[in-house]
Amino acid sequence: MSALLGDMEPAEAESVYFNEYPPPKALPKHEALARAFIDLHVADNRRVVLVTSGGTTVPLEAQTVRFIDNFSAGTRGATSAEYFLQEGYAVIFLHRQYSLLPYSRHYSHSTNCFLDFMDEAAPAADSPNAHGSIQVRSEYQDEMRDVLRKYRYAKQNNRLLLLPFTTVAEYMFELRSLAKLMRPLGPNALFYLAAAVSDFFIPRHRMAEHKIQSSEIPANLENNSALDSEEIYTGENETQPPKNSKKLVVNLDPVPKFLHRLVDGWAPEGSMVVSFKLETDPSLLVYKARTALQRYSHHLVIGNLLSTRKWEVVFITPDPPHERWLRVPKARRSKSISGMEDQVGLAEIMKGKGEEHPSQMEENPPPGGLDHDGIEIESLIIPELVKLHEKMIQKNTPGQQ
Ligand code: 9Z3
Repeated sequence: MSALLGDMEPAEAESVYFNEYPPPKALPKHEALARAFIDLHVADNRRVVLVTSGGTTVPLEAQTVRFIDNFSAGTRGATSAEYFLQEGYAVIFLHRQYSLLPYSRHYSHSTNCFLDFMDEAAPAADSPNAHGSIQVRSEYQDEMRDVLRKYRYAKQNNRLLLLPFTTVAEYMFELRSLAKLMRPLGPNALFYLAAAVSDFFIPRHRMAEHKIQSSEIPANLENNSALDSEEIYTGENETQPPKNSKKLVVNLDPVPKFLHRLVDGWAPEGSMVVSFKLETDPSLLVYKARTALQRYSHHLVIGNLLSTRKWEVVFITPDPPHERWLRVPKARRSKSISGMEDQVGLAEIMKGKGEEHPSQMEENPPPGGLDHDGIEIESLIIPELVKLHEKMIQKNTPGQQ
C-alpha cells in the first residue's frame, strides 16, 4: 500500500485501513455489551448519546514501547456525559483507558486525589484502641453525596456504559462498530465526538515490530531474526541501518478522516452527529470549524481553543444563526492553570469580520440550581445541544413533523 489513505475515496480508505489492522481484542466483548445496552434503551424509546473522550495514542512499534500521545485528559467528555445523563440520555462513554470518567472525575487524578476528601474518625469512647471508621470530611459531604447519588442512579438504571480504547486504530474500530450497532435507535442516536483523535499515524506495514534501537546492533547479533536491522524504523533513513545514531526521524501518514463514513454510512438514519474542532490560533478557529461542517455535511461543529476551552466554545451550524458563542460569565469561570483567560473573545474578534469587539460578549445566564462558584461550560453546552437534537428528532421521526 503506497497511496496515502487521505488521497482515496472515503469508502476505499475505510477498507484499506481496517484491513491492515487486527480488530482490538476487546471488540467482541464491547459489541456484546453495547448491543444489550442499546436494545434496552431502544425498548424504552430513550435517547442514547455516544460520547468519545480523551486522547488516542499512536504507537511507534507493533510491540509498543513508545507512542505519541496528546494533552487530553478527557475532562470535556467526562463532564459532558454527566450533563447528558442529567438530561435523561443513556450514555455510551468511549474513552481513552485511564482518562477521566463521569462522576469519579471529581475525586481522581493528582489534582483531586480522593484521599484528600477523607478522614479517620475518632475511635468510639468505649474502645479507645479500636480504629476509627473512614469518613468523608464534613466540608465535602454535601457535594460527594450529590455525586454519589447521581453515579448510583446511572449505574442502577443502566444508563452509562464505559468502553475503553488506547490507540487511534482501536478508537476507529470501536467507533465504527458502535455506530452500526446504534442503527436501531434512528433519530434517538446522538454522536458527540469530543475525543482528541490523532491526525497522524504510522501505518501497520511501515511500523517496526520490535523496540526501535537507539544504537547499532553488534555484528554477532546481526543474524538474529529478532533483531533484524532492516526492521528498525528510522523514518527517512529506513533503508539504511542506523550507525550508532541517536536520532530518530518519525515519518507519519495522515489518519483518514472517518467523519465522512460515520455521517454517510455507519451512523443511523436521521441521527445527529456533533464533532469538535480544536485550534490554538484564534484567527483560524471559526474558519476551520466552518470548513469541517461543509466538508462532512453533519449537524454541528463545536469549536474551541486550547487556551480558552473551559470558558468559551462556538457552535457552528448549517442553519441560522450559523455561529453562536457560549461563554461562562466572567465571575463564574473556574480557575485553570493551563488556560489563558485574557484570550476569551479573541477567536470571535479575529475571525476576519474586523470587529472591534466580540458581538455577543453579553454572557449566557448561569443555569439555575447550581451552588458552585464556578460553572462548567458543559452545563451550557449540553442543554443547547439537547434543544438542537430535539428539533432534529421532530424533523426526522415519521408522524412528528
Ligand atoms: C476537543 O476539541 C475537546 O473539546 C478537547 C477537550 C480535546 C479540547 P480535555 O480533554 O479537552 O477536556 O482537556 N476535541 C476534539 C479534538 C479533535 O481531535 N478534533 C478533530 C480536529 O480538530 C476533529 S474530530 O480535527
